[in-house]
Amino acid sequence: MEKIYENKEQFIEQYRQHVRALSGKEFEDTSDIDRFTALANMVAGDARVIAAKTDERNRTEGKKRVYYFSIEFLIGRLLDNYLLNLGIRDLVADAIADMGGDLDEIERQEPDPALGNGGLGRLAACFLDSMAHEGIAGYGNGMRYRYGLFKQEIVDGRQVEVADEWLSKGYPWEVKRPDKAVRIGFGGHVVSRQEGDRTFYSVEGTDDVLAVPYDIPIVGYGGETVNKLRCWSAEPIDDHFDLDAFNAGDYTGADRDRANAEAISAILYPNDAGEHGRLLRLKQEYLFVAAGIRTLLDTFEREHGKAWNELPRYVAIHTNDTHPAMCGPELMRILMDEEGLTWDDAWEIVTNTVSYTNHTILPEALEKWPISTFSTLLPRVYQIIDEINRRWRESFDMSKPESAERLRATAVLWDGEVRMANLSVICSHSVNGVAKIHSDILKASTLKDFAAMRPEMFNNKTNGISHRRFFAEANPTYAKLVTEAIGDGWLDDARELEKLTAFEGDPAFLERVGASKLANKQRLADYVKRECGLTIDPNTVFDVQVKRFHAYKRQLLNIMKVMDLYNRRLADPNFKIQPTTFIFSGKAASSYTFAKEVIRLINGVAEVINNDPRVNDVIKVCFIPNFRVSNAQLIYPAAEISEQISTAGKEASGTSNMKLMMNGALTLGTMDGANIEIVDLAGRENEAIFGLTTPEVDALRASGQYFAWDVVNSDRARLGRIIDQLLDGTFAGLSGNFESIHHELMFNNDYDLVLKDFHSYVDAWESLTATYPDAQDWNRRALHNTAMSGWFSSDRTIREYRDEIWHA
Ligand code: B1N
Repeated sequence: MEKIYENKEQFIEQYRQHVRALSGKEFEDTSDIDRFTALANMVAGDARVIAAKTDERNRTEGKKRVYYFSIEFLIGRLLDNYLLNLGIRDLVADAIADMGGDLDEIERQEPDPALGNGGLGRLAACFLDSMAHEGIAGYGNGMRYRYGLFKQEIVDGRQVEVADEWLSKGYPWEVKRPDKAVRIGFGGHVVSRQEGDRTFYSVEGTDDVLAVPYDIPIVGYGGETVNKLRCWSAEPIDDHFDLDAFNAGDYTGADRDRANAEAISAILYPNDAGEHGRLLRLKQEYLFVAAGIRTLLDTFEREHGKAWNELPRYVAIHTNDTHPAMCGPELMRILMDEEGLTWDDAWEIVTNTVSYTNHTILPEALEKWPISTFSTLLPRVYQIIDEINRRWRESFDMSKPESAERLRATAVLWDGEVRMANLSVICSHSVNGVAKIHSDILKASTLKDFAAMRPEMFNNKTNGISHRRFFAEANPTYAKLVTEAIGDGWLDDARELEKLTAFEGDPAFLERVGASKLANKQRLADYVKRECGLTIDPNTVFDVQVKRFHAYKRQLLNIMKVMDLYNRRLADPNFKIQPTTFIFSGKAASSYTFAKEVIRLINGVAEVINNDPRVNDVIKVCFIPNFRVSNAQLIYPAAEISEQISTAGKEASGTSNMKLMMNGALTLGTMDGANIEIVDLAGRENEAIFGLTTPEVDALRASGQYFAWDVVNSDRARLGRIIDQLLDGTFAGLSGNFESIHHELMFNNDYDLVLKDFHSYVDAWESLTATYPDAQDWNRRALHNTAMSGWFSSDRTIREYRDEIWHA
């Protein structure tokens, strides 16, 4: 790796200059926020120098460019990550200590941009890191929301949402590029004009806004490649500021155009795998798609002229879920309306360029828009979709018996709606799921008709995680131990972690693995003390479930287990419980009442148990507010049990399961999503698997023979008691009983099979924790999980995308 700074002294001199230039003060007189801004500015400058070299290299080598379109990029803090990737983290930490500062404190000043909801957005960010590491010319294309995902506060046990003003102190990583702005038209009407035998279409009378890009450098590990993430913001076209209105005292009226335009990029919709349907969301989807497509075509044209048929050779457009589904139609529009290509030529180019990843089979998350809304907002794009749909229908041989059903299942326009998943599939040459079982379910059910017609386009790309961020950076004590044992090649190639298996029989090494875990637990305990005022004991088992709140993820099952342990201990003080701290963290969509009630239940149970001296020496419950990338990096390294307990068949992949495995937690989980691949890699004996499998869930549902009441009645003593406690005031102290949860279980017949899996789950937890006192064997299993987790590096995932989908 080329050194950016010869030595500490050189770094210090330059850093001092940056601090002076930005704050007008000497380093010693500045606050940590000034120090952060100066350091980030300086590193961003270094990154842009490498970015220019990367660009030059890509151009001369004629590299294929990959554009990753995603409506979310949950990038987290960048400073520490970039210091690590540039190979100067230790040098900078040392130098700043010499100057009398503290790098950790400086790093804590960085805003944690919440431009994503959960797994999908974080995956996109891990992919950027890995594309840069693999030397791919890969670009993120997304949205710059003024307000990221809401901040979560807990008041009387309830989630309260507060605006996330992540930009209020400035964001030194981004550079605004007004010269690259793109005009985006909404509404209007389609007009046609004849030229010879060809009809050309355009739209008149549109309401236009300006999409303005902000670029963030993406620094790859090794410092060879710096790519970029381009996020689009909406602004009014010219200054339509109305001076007369202003002078007449109508201040809001004077600025109406600005407010209307800026509304498009004001907020991130807080639904993770949930329903959508708002007009503003559709505007967001078109804005970042249209601006991104225009930009990539301009770049192509600069390098290759108007040789559009070469586009698939030099450009790959990847659509992360259906939110960028308009990539296909928008590219068609430009190639035909502006470049004069025929439908057939344009279609050939589009379908060889675009590819699509599906992230969920939950029916409520499959995006659909009313045709009336769509065609009014985007008349020409809609017209193209209508034609795509017409040609698709025409391709069916209706004399075949299966055709009618296939057409119904695969049509883009149906029942007055635009079905975005079907549009995505039809416009693509590749469709992938995000874990083996998920890809199989797509082929066998969700997209089975497409799979029957075009099996070759379906493939699997099991998700991955940035092992540099979520292991090297998040867990420095363990990472140091690993590097001492096997060298630091694993940073570059995570499969080298497998060399750690050689240490599974080394008691001294295992002891150090345990000591590192204890230090991480202490670090988290300090954070919890600071943030929640709660004391938790690092000598108890840290049992962790951190992810979005959703019924299918079954945080409810977890807290019911805690209620059960509590009840049994009160009934029998000799009932043995391995002392455990149950840690929960995660947000619920603001409109998702049931998920918010589960958060309230967890806090209600915590309030009772944590204050009951009869049990709080063996059980504590801790809800950490405002889960986000930055505190996730404190939580994963402290975990010993990884709760991955979704109803089988529902979690497409999960990625916290991988992060926790890598940090040495044992998985307590169902055979769902990537848990199955974790078990394949690390061995079932090193995890704790319970519950119904996907075929068993399907069979039970199909039988119509599941009755929640019967399950509860067969165990009045334990399950019956828990169900009663939802209503009888036991946990109502903070803010009341839990009628809607009771109703869901008993009167909605427990859709997510919480009651069905309850006993097998609690038994699995008890057996697993019973093995905890044998610290050496526990540490061995933890180390084994880390050793086998390298396959889950997103570097591996990205190489598969590169070789099998993008051919870059
Ligand atoms: O994507 C992750 C997976 O690991 C998770 O299993 C999956 O639940 C998650 C609409 C989504 N699926 N769908 C979404 C997010 C936001 C939105 O507006 C859908 N997120 C997932 C990464 O593959």
